[in-house]
Amino acid sequence: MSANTTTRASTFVDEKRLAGRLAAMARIGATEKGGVNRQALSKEDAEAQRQLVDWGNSLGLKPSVDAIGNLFLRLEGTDPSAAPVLSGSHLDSQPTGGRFDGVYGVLAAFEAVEAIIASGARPRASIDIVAWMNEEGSRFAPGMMGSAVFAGARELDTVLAVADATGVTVEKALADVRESLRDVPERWLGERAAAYVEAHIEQGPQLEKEGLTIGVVTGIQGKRTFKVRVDGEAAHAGTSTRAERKDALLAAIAMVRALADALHDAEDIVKFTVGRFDVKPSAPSVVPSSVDFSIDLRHPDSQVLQALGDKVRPLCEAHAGVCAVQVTELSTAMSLEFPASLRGLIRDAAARLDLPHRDILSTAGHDARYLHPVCPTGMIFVPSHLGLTHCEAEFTSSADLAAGARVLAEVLIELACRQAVTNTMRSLPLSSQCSLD
Ligand code: HGY
Ligand code: MN
Ligand code: MN
Repeated sequence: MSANTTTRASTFVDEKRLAGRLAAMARIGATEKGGVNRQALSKEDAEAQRQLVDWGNSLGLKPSVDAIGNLFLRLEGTDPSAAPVLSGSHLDSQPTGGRFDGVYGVLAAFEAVEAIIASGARPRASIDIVAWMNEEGSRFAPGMMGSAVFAGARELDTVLAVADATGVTVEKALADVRESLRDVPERWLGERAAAYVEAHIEQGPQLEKEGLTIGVVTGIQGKRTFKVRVDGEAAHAGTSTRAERKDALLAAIAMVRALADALHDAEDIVKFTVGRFDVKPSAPSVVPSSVDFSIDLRHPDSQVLQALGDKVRPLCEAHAGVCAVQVTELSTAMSLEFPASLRGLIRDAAARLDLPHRDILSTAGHDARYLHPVCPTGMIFVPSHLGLTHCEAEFTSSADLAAGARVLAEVLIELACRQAVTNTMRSLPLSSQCSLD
């Protein structure tokens, strides 16, 4: 086939097929209001991984799992010595999550690979579809465990030892999931990657507001997460006097109020969230003996994030009163900017496909954060209806989902056909590197 007859892989992306797979995945862990509850390493997560492997087997993709539970499906390239190009996201969800957060990126990568196969192109480098373990961090905190361990940013053993609220460790839950994937071989942890591209819903209202289809993600805002433990003393609600009490709840509330006041900004850019607030023993006639609460703090300016995050511990300690308080920082991730090379590839692909697009900062976190230091990394956004997400009303049209997969197919085939992928690579003509059947 000569260069000008190269049929672009993106023309083989099938909107109905992608929508069908997303619907099938949405049935796994489906909630009554149309969302999903598919928390990390749950039986629903295992079922979703099984489904992905089965789809991969029917396409001849080679599955593998690494020691932290990241799942890979490989389209072999013609040059086995070349580092693979990775694309994917996560299958796990929030407890009342939406049908698109994460799983769209995994299935868009699957659809893009299926389209690349159908186009007859045979990429030089292998393409690995990946489902990262525990991106959301709702059952096991912090999130992004799989991508962080893959990238060497977190220690495998430390993460394996993390337990959920019932005391089940990642290690134990992972072993149970592995049981349902016994036919899937293990692979090296942190194998090389030539580049990583993640498609994801925007989880904000901007693209829809401006009538755009594609977001060329410029970077990810910084995020610091903490867990706070307040210890008081259980006492009788009727007999203990205020003077005697060590009321963990009142102390925790004072801390949260002080943090909210100190972190308040008139521009509404600071994102301060206490999403988890566990009171014990949580009995109406017992003065609370302890409170565990979470803090999720984000800002696009790393210096501001550093300064604001450094206030957390002193403020909690200053409002502990007669109670004890322990503040633990779980994750510290400064703002990052994706390389111009990947942003250029994504922007050019959207333009080639005549898709209205713009640069956009991600205010949500993604696994791409951990791939960014490892290899040239980029992200493609598609619109979220009204910006709704981390809720069951999350929605993106199948046309927009397919458009994102088309851009992804174009970018993946470009990356997989190059001699080398760098942060500052030049664009090479597609057919100069790819062999076509
Ligand atoms: O929290 C986040 O930003 C991601 O959606 N887990
Ligand atoms: Mn996500
Ligand atoms: Mn999410």
